[in-house]
Amino acid sequence: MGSGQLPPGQKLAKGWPVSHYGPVPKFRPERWTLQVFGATASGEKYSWTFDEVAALPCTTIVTDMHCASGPSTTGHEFYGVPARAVLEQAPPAPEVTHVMAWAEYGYSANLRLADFASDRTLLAMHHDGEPLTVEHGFPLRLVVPHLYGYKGPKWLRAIEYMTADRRGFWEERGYHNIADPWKEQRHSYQEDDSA
Ligand SMILES: Nc1nc2c(c(=O)[nH]1)N[C@H]1C(S)=C(S)[C@@H](COP(=O)(O)O)O[C@H]1N2
Ligand SMILES: [Mo]
Repeated sequence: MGSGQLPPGQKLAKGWPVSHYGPVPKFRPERWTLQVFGATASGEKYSWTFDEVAALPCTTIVTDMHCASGPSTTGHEFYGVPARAVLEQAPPAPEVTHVMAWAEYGYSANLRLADFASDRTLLAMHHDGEPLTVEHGFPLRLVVPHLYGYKGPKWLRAIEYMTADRRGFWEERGYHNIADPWKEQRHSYQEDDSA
């Protein structure tokens, strides 16, 4: 990052192609909530409207994005709520080690708590000064700059606090559980005891 280098095995894509599995969901603001559930410190489940999410303290990050199938795109400016703010507003129980980020239609990605808590992990609402386009995750998507793209669900709807690891959508389908692009952690068969 900032070095202008891409992780090993990545190729620069033209523009910002859209890449995801399944249909693009329609945003229904009156029904939409972001939930935080699972092992919260209070035992309560949190549920926020989009306006409540947008009212949390926001920040801007600039990051490259790397799809595990090869293409990378660079210089994305995302604006939104730091994952840290979610952890402050809805504190996890001390036993929490992992989170599952849930999107529309059951897409999910598991993260180590430390990856979610990274100071650059963002619940993004805007890209390059405009609201996200629906294809890129409007109204809310997770961006985890230091991991491959599949760790960043578009159309994010919930964060589940977990006291043990559980594999998400692509992680169950042969993708690497950790997904560090600088270590080329693309496939689950590369996992060893460090993962
Ligand atoms: N809900 C959802 N989010 C998703 C995906 C998906 O299939 N469904 N694909 C992921 C993958 S593999 C990548 S590389 C990025 C691509 O994001 P982009 O199309 O905005 O570049 O979205 C991620 N988020
Ligand atoms: Mo991807």
